[in-house]
Amino acid sequence: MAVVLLISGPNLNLLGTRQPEIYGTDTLDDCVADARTAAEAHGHTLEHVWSNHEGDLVDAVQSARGRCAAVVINPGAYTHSSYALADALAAYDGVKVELHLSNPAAREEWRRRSVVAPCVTGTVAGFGRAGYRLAVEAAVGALA
Ligand code: CA2
Repeated sequence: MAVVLLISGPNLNLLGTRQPEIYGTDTLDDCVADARTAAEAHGHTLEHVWSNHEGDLVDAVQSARGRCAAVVINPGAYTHSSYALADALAAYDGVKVELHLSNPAAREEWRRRSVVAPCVTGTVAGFGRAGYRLAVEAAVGALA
């Protein structure tokens, strides 16, 4: 049995309250529940960390080292700016899935670049709430 660490970045606690045309009407708790169900269906456990703060997200990635088999991370807007998070992910040896509710590549120019993308195993984007299940299944499938 492995531990999958799901990390949620800034403003994702507001899911379901605004911009439903982009992010849907489901809450972060709904998304986390789907991710947990998917992990448990494969006999694994899921931990979740949410923070608005970049350093907390770096701490969360570091906490996975030697402890979690996979990290699934929606870094929120830090996707586009955080070299600290990119470095933390590069230093983590397990499976890493970058996850987005929307498809940032189809949005504003500044969202089209992910600075963490070169440091992850793969990316799931654009599938809304279903992405949480898909990302966990991708992570579990990639475990050795
Ligand atoms: O599509 C995604 O999952 C994003 O990571 C979401 C981030 C955004 O900055 C990224 O470019 C793409 C934003 C999360 C904030 O979500 C809100 C939801 C409802 C109301 C306000 C913000």
